[in-house]
Parts: sequence; C-alpha cells; structure tokens
Amino acid sequence: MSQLGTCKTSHQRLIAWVDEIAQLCQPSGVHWCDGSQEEYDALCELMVKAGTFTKLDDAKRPGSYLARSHPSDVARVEDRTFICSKTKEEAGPTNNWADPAEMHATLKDLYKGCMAGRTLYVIPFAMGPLESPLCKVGIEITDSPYVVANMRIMTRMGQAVIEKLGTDGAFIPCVHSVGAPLQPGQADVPWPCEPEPKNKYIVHFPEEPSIWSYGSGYGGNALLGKKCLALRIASTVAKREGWLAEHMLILALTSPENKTYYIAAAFPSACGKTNLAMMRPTLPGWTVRCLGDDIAWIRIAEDGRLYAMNPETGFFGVAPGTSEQSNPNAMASVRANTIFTNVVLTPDGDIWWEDMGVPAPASGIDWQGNEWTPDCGRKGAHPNARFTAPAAQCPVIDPLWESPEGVPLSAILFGGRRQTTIPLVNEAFDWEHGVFMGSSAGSETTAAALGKAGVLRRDPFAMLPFLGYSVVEYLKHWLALPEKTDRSKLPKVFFVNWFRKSDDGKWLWPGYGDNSRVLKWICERVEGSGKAVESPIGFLPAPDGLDLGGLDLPQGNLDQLLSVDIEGWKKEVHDIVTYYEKLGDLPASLKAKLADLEDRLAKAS
Ligand code: SAT
Ligand code: MN
Repeated sequence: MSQLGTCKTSHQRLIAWVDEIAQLCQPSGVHWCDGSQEEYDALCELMVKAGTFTKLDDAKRPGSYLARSHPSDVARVEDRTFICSKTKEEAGPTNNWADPAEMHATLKDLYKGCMAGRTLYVIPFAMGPLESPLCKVGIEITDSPYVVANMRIMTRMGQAVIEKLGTDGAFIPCVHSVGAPLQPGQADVPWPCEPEPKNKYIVHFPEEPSIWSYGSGYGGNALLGKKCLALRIASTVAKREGWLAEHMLILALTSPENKTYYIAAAFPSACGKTNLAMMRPTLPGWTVRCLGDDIAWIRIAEDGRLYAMNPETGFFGVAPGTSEQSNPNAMASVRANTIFTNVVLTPDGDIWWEDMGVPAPASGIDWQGNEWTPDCGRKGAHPNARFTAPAAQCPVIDPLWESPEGVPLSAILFGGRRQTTIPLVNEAFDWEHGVFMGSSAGSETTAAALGKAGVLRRDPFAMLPFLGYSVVEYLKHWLALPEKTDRSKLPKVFFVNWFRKSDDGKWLWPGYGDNSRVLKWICERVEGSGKAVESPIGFLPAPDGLDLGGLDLPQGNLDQLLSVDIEGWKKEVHDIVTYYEKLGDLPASLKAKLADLEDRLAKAS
C-alpha cells in the first residue's frame, strides 16, 4: 500500500488504528492530510480530472468549484441514522437504535474491501479552537477527496491537530466510506456512493465513542465533524460533563448605545439559521455580527453565565433562496474559495440557483448535469443544494468567533417554520417554561433530510435528528441548569416564527433584516424595559412594543402576528399532548407546564 501525504505523527495508537481500518477497507493507498493549501489545491485538481469538480471561472468566482452529487445522494438520511448505545432506553424514544455488537458485525462485513481502488485519507480535525476547554479532536478516515476538501473548510484540520494529540492524546475515531469499491480496471464515476438507501449507514457508538458512515458522500452524512461528532456524540459527552451541544446559531447584536448582546437560536435545518446569524438589520444603528450558523457548544463559565462557542470554521448553507436581499453577507462569504454542490452551472463558468435574486441564465447545466433552461419546467438547483464557505470570509464575522471561552448568552431563541398559530415572538415565563417551549417546538419539514417536505413534525430543541441519547434525559439535563448556576444568570428564552402566512397564503412578516425588530424587543426584554403583555402562551410584545419605524406593515398583519389564536393553540396543545405521550416518561415539571398552558387557554376562551 502506498503512503502519501506529508503529515507525520508518532501517536502509536492512532497509527495502529489507521492500519487496522486500512486492513479492513483495502484501499490502494493511504494519505495523511496535513491541511495545507497545497494539499487542498492538489485534491481539487485531482477531482477536476475525475469529473467530481468543475472549476468555476477564476475572475467570477476565484478558487471555487462546483460538484454534482448522485441523484440518490442529496440530503441527510435520518431513517438510516443509528444510535448504538448499550440499551435501547439510552437511545430513547426518538432515535433508531441498534445493538452495538450486531451493528459492529454488520459494519465489518460492509467495510470489507470497500475502499478497493481508492485512496484512504486520514483527516485529523478539531471541533472548537484548539485552546478551547471544550475542543474535541476527531480523526476521520474517508475514501472521498470531496469530504477532505469540505472538512478543510468546515473544521480546523491537519498537522496542528496531530501536534495537539502528541503521542497519546484522545481522539474520536470516525470512519467514512462512499461504499463504492472499484474492481481492477473499473472506471470511476464523478460522485461514487451506494445508491441503495437500505445499504447506507450513519452509525454512532456513544459509549466508545466512534462514528461509522457508509454509502453517502453528502453533507452531514459524510462530513463527520458536523452532525455526527459536534451534535450526536458531543451531546452525550456534554450530558456526562455538564455542558450542552446544540443545533444553534450564535450572533452578536449591538445597539445604537453600543451595548452587545449575544444570542443563540435553535431552528431545524433549512429554516434560516444562516440568514439570521449574519443578518443586516433594517433598524438604523443596530448591527449584527456572526459567530456561527449551525452549532453551539455551551458551558457554564466561572461567572455563572452560559458561554457559547462555535465548534466549526465554515458554513454549509442552503443555496436556493440565498440572495443579496435575503442574505447579502452569505453572498459575500461565497464570492471565492467556496465549494458549491448541486447548483446550476452558467455558460460563463459561474453558478446560479433559484431565488438568487439575479436573472436566471438563458441556459445552463442543472444539478443533475443536464442541459437546463429557465422554462424547462425543472428546478436548476436541488432544493438542498449547498455552499461550503470559510467562516472567516463572512464580512460580519465577529472578532470573538474563535474565542476559546466563547461568548456570554443573553437570550436563547427557539423557532421553526409554522404557517399558522405560532405568533411572531413570545417570551417564556421562566426557565422551565422555556424548556417546555423548546421541547414542544414543531416545524414544517424541509429538503434538508430525505422524505416529504412541508409536514409538521415535533422537533424538540431542533435536535430531533441530532441527539446522541434519550430526549427524556436531554430535557432533564436542560431542566437541571438552574441547580448548577444562579437562575438569574441564565439567558431569557423566546420562541420566534418568521413564517406565518395569511389565509390566502401570503407571508405576514417580511423577515430577513426586519427580524432585527424582533431582536431589538428581545434585548429590551433582557434589559427589563421592553413593553409586553401577558398571554396564555407567554409574554407577547405590547401593541406598541415592536419598533416598526419605516416598515409598511398592514395593521391586520400585525394583529395576526401578535395575537393568540386560542382555537389554534388548543389544537397545538392536543398535538403536544399526543407527542409527549409518545416520548414516555417526561419530567413532571414539563407535564405541569403543558397542563398550565391548557388551563390558561381554557380560561381565555
Ligand atoms: O447536511 S447537514 O446535516 O450538514 C445540513 C443540515 O441538515 O443542517
Ligand atoms: Mn443544521
């Protein structure tokens, strides 16, 4: 087996593990990644030759590439995602559980010779700044150069991580294969994968811990630092060690008085975390800076407050819908050095997607590699098409985004896509009520996971697909925070919904930069000055509570956005009751919050 790459380690356990996986997977060579620009460039060139990457025009999109996936491999596969804890109870009522010994046996067969004809890449990566108290090191083995290139953008990767490990540092082993071995002489395809859904596996062994992913090369299925390590495995470690690994953006909001508030927000995939995280406020004098758009690791610091840190170094954002209007800072972030996956290639060597805010090219090549015109009746980009861009390229990246300690949170937001019932914003009565709000959050499904889009599903804390252990234990962990710190130091909790529609299907709220109006009210509530009214579901902005200056919003829209639809909420409660029953043995305090809500709604009608 040939040995490639310049990365050097004297970590014997690591060397032995890589040997063992190489013996199992039988690659044609092993490449230890050093994370350098030269290595990145060489891999990109290799992928251009293989047809995986198309180099974009250097004048239009410097240092950037387009990849097209196999049509079967376009999103996370939740029903092929497994948590293999010792017992089914530990995985809880919302996860696919499989017996660890049986799963190991299945995987051993699957991985036998699975890298034949391919190079095995060893990716040393860190989630979190290397000096952070929460930093975790993973080693991803993969046979996909596309994964290596994406991991270099999304994580701190290469020689520095090997140095941090030294001769015996701890690492989380992550094994990934596209599951497409090559017979001698067999030609490769641009996007190798295992097209059969039932042969894909995204497997977590939380006790070891280790991660095994087979058959997909796309996003969270394959970039194992992201959902697999930084959420599923990290959530189990966090529970044990007393911190939180959350599916949250982190932003800094600065007022005209120059006071900065740090806010974390949990929304499900493809519900606008990236847009909110780097929003350009329409309110004069307010600025938003971005610390992260997807994942927050949160710990209680010495001063008793919750500090949040982004473990990633890039954005893996949804392309369609991203425009100068919806997210100018994302558009600036992807101007160069970006990998685009499943978008349209334009005749002048640039990219395009639906709702990009610029006219569609007269013709192009769609995400499946076919000739495409705007009137052909097909979408040019896949709805879950993505850009992978370095966070450092974001014009409003916060100066503290790489702070090892993280930033102190003033507020936590939950939200989702809800066309009806849920108001624009409401504030929890107290911490436990906030946890109740997070636990019962619902959202209409999106293209980020395979399956039907637009169906309402409960997604507690936007963590349903990302929890490494039982949701019941997870909710207890959140409820226990006031025992670990002074209650008054905890962030205030809010629920937001930018996605309300009128009966005739029109958006009631403009969203995007105008969401700064909601954030301003949230800051005022944190300060104790915001005007609010008490309602059965929490505190709502008073009729004159939101700063709507310069916004031409019909009064009827505002009334719907800020009122409690009692009948709608009764249905909501009914749905939550059914969901809670499915979850089983939930903490009494949460059930009490649900009963209180039911009482208040009954009294209000
Ligand atoms: O594919 S990812 O899991 O990385 C994106 C998402 O669903 O949030
Ligand atoms: Mn996400």
